[in-house]
Amino acid sequence: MKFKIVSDSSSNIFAFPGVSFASVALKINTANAEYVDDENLDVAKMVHELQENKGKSGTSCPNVHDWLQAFDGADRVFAITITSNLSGSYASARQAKAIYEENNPGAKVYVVDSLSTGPEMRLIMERIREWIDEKLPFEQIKEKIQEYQKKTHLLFCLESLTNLARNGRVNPAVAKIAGVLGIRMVGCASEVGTLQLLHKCRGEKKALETMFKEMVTRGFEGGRARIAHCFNPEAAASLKETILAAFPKCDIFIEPATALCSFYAEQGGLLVGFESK
Ligand code: X90
Repeated sequence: MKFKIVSDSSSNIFAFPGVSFASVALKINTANAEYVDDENLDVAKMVHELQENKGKSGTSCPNVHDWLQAFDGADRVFAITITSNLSGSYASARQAKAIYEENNPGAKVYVVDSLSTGPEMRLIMERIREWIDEKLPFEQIKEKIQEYQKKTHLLFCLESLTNLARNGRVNPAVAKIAGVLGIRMVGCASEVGTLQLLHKCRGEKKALETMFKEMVTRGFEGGRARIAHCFNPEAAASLKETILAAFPKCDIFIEPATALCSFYAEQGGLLVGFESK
């Protein structure tokens, strides 16, 4: 059996050693440029150009063909997408599943709606990789994913909600408050995979404390945590330290956000995916 994990690029992952893996790119579009969220893109340059360029910008999800190409060659596929509530990526992947299974008799594709993005997708993918490694059957891994998703969460801290509001992913009135200098918006991926704002915090220090408190409120007891940031390694490191001070054995690491998460989280943005008991 050839197992494969495929994720859309909102997971911030282009290489996933130890298992057959492919990433399908989301895209960022402006009047002058198209940025493909893959390993060849200079994210710093993109973020810089977007800041200079105040014109219209948007994103697009992978199409059915992109997903089909990524499934190629495998007979057991786990495809994981950004929340179906904010993107068409899940719908494309589902269509690709139907076509792939029809064209490849015996092949099976399970499409996971992460109801989230970024580091929470990574947590799920890491577990899938472990279960494949343990040689668990496909159906059992499916069940385990569903159970595991009840115990994973995503919190974020954003300095600006401009791109989210402009593209209809949050209320423009709320985005205005976030635009006030020094204000950080702390929120979470809701149960149904939408953006839920929880706190307006004055200053980054306060925001990071609030994030950690929210982790604990959500049942974090030192399980795995994965942090992604958009050009804010200091805040990521500070959150990591806070977590380790309370839970010294926590399995935690930091990674830079790639294009899609960087576009929406914007300069300074922070995402943390974590497990609860
Ligand atoms: O299909 C597309 O064009 C992609 C649209 C994606 C829209 C939202 C991306 C959010 C990225 C921002 C903070 C985390 C929010 C979590 C919500 C579930 C990151």
